[in-house]
Amino acid sequence: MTASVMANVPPAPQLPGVTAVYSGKVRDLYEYPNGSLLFVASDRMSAYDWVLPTTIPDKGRILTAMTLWWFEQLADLVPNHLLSIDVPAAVAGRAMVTQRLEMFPVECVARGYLTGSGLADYNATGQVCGNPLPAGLVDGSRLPEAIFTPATKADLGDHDENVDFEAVVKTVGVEDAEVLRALTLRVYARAEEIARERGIIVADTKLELGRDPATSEIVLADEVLTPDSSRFWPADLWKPGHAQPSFDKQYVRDWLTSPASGWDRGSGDVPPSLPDGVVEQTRAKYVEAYERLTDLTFT
Ligand code: Q0Q
Repeated sequence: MTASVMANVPPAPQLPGVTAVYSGKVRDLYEYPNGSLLFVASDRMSAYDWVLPTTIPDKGRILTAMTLWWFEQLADLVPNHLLSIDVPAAVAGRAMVTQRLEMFPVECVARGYLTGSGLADYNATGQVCGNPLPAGLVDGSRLPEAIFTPATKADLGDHDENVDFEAVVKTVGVEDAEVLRALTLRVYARAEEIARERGIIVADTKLELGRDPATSEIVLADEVLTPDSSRFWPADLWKPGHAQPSFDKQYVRDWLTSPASGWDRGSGDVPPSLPDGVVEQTRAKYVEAYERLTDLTFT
């Protein structure tokens, strides 16, 4: 059963030469007349299953630059859907022209650490998505080895549902299921090592994979290994046994759950606007994550 969550997603803004086809919480998808797609990362931020009324300046540009950097780091492991970064001026720096793929109806999740729904499943069954785990693990524990923990693609506003490998086999067939698992774990292993060397723990990540209809190749899509598709933790604060601080979302979470916000998370009310200081600190964390990972300066 999927728990319904709040989703107050604004419609995708109109852009010249493309038609809006899908609006996610923080990203929008458009199509060109020739069938290629325009993948746009907004400056929207979500927290506690809400799209916040306050945007974070440059978030879309920072996370797009991060995805493009990861595509390069992963190019020897898996092809990606990028065609061009020649995009409409209104979304300059925060959009990609991409191939249209036949997307697999599977959220390809890899976990190197135990938290969130994985921890809940572990506490209930000792397993996560059919992966048996050792006893005694706690919130934030590093797993003996990374595991493939696929999920169904929930509708906007609902949570994905963790499923086991057999369910993926039933959905896409055993051959593709094996490739999705292998690719997801290989990409995660590479990324987790690169990030950890730079002081960021990528605790888990969700990849979107699709098939290129022209070549039948399996291709990496969507955004990749960003703080929106992955859990980023500051490595120097990692301490298993409680919820880990989020590298990018902690300032927002702390303010929203403080008396200063006046917000009651359980009320069903939309969260209040963020103070300028929280916005600035959050933007700085996205910049810091990008610059630590890439050794480049965000401009
Ligand atoms: C595709 N999405 C995700 C999404 C809301 C993206 C469809 N290259 C592709 C992609 C991509 N990326 C997709 N379909 C075909 N080819 C990705 C869930 C949702 C905004 C952006 N949906």
